[in-house]
Amino acid sequence: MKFSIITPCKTRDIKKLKTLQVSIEQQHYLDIEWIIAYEADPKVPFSKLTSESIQIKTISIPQSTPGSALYKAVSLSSGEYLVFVDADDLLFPNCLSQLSNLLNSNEFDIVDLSNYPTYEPAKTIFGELQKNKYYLPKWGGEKTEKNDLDKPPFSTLDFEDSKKQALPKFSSYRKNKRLHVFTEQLNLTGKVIRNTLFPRNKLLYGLTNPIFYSDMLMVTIGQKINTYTKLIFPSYIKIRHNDPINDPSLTQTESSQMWFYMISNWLETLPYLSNKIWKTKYIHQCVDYINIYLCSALAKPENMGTQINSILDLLRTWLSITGQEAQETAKLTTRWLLRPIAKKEDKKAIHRSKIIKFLRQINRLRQSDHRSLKSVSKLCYQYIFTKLPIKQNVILYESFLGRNISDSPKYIYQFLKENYPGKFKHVWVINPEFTNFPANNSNTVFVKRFGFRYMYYLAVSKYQVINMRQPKWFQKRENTTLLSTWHGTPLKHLVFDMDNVASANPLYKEVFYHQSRQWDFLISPNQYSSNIFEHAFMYPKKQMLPSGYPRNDILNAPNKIEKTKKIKSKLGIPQDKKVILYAPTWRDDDYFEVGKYKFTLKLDIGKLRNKLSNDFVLVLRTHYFIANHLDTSEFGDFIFNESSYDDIAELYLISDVLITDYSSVFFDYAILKRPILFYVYDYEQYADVLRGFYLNMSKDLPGPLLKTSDDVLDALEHLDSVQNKYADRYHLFSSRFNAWEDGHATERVVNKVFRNL
Ligand code: C2G
Repeated sequence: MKFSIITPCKTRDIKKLKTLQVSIEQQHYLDIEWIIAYEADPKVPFSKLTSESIQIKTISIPQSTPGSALYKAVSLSSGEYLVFVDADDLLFPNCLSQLSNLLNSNEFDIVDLSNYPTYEPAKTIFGELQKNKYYLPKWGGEKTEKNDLDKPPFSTLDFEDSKKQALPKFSSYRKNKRLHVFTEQLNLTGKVIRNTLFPRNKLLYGLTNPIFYSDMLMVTIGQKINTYTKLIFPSYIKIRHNDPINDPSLTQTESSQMWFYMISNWLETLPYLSNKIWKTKYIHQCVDYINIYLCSALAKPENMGTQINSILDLLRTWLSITGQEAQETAKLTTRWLLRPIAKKEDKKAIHRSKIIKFLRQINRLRQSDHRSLKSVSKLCYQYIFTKLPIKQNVILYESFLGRNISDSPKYIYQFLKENYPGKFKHVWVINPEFTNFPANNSNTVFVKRFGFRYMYYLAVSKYQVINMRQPKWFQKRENTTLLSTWHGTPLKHLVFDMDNVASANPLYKEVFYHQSRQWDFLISPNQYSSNIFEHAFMYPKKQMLPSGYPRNDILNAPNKIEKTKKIKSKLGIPQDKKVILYAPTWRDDDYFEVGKYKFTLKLDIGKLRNKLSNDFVLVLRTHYFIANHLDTSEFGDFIFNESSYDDIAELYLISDVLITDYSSVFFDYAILKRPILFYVYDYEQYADVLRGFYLNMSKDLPGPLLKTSDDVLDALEHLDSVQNKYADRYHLFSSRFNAWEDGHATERVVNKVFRNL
């Protein structure tokens, strides 16, 4: 037997084994056994996996550590090579056949499978692999390693051809060169190791560290091997966890103790390093890690949990053993910091680590160009402004990250100004490009986002009213009130209900969790949203305001007709023309770089113009995430591109029909009871692959789902019959989603949040 696949598995990962099993069975090379070292929780029964094509062994060791379970699995293996695959990862279908080809003609002791790191859920990736054989779509993976991912291993080639192309591209390292890639080599995951090299050592068998670090095994093996190679093409799919709150990886779980175990692991590993070069390199690397850790953690001792003393004790032992060598190899700053620790001068150590942190910030500042102002103002925020007293009458507002004065914050602002004149100082956060200042802006200050005045008011304002999220580094101060208005009834899955997040920051879920803990209140537009916010944001219902959206009060205002006329003339739209509003949302998988999304107009505007321009104009409104500006000049006066118009609610008011897709705009628009068409040309892709929906689009929506421009045109030409057909559904929809929208949401919110007025 050529390969023994070894998989360590925790109770919570059992479900993931099924997907891995299919991935293993799908290999083109099947002379294998699969050994699962199950670190058993006696309370959870483990039903053994069976397979017709491969041999599966499961070892279940109650109360074991991951290390000893894994070691036991190795001792039972009979393959010539051991392939280490984690329970939540996958292999490319051709991985083992490639390996076999390689090892038949070359003498390698270790082969490192190249990682394809991704935040996509295993299931999605696996589905794609089955569909496309060897090709993974570009959106998978980590965007920083985009270049590698742009080269799928064998996109269009058939297997025989690809084999010829791939094999010469293996790179191999001999002993010395191998040390350059040392850290990577200490990890066991994704390694293929000659079985005879694996230590059969009783001491190792008892590996006690509850978080498994493979350093000890790998240095033992590493010193014995002659040839090491790393595959150039990705063949191991590493599924990353981006939800440490609900589905943490091993290292994420034990975060407060992680450093304790890490340092003790390094300590235990030292006796196994007989080779001098390896030892020096290893110590150097560990000291570097300790330096990074101490600089960030000691400056905030609370982050180290209750472990601080035991970590420091352990560190002292560690230093007393490695001291001399560590001092020789470590960098200047490291020594400066480690010395007081070794001498038990904790206060001095904390003080020094703060200085290092500060110097690092200054250094970052020196290196950054275009953001330097932000860095300086942020330092002022952290070290000066947050130390000033809170100003009781200051309210800071931000809508769509400063893009405009709009959404619920705008209506809360207007209400407070009208009803409590002179009582507050209102501070609006705006982007540098913003020019559209409201006419009546007494008692109002406009501050540029990330500028000095912004930082000042962010720190001293008693109230903050924000419709997206506050900055990550925002420090909520005692006795201040943060009101999150959010910005839409959810249709697409949000945060913790999303399987994974491909295009956003991988720390999205964790960061979101911590940010939303700072919200004192969250506005909810309807009962349906309250239920969703509870699980999607993990936000407590008792802190939600069941008020409806302040931004929608305007849609029930008594002077709607007058307002409509005014807005139309402001935009230059003829009063006698009816208005079609086209307001699509953004797509997670279509972007230039992280955070900058593209949009391509799929609606055939020319066709619409030819048929409808006598009676209608079209107002185009792209989502605020869209970074490209569409050129619509060819459609003349039929189209009004109002993508940067401040307030979409005013566009709702002037329009006679809405075309949208998966945007939450239709929930609000339905308050007007006017027809809504859903132009969903990419429905299958959007629903399956991307995020998933909370509603059943084909049953719950108050209008037709249309896939082509012709369908849209047809519906626009027969709006009356569309409305008749969807009347019942529309009625149900309104009572489900707009029951709280009576034109008085703002008042309810203000009375609750600013109750001391
Ligand atoms: N919006 C807009 N113009 C568009 C689309 C949206 O002005 N073409 C505004 C609307 O106020 C809308 C809000 O942005 O309600 C949110 O937009 P969505 O398209 O729903 O998408 P997203 O920003 O992902 O928010 O719970 C709601 C979700 O968070 C969705």
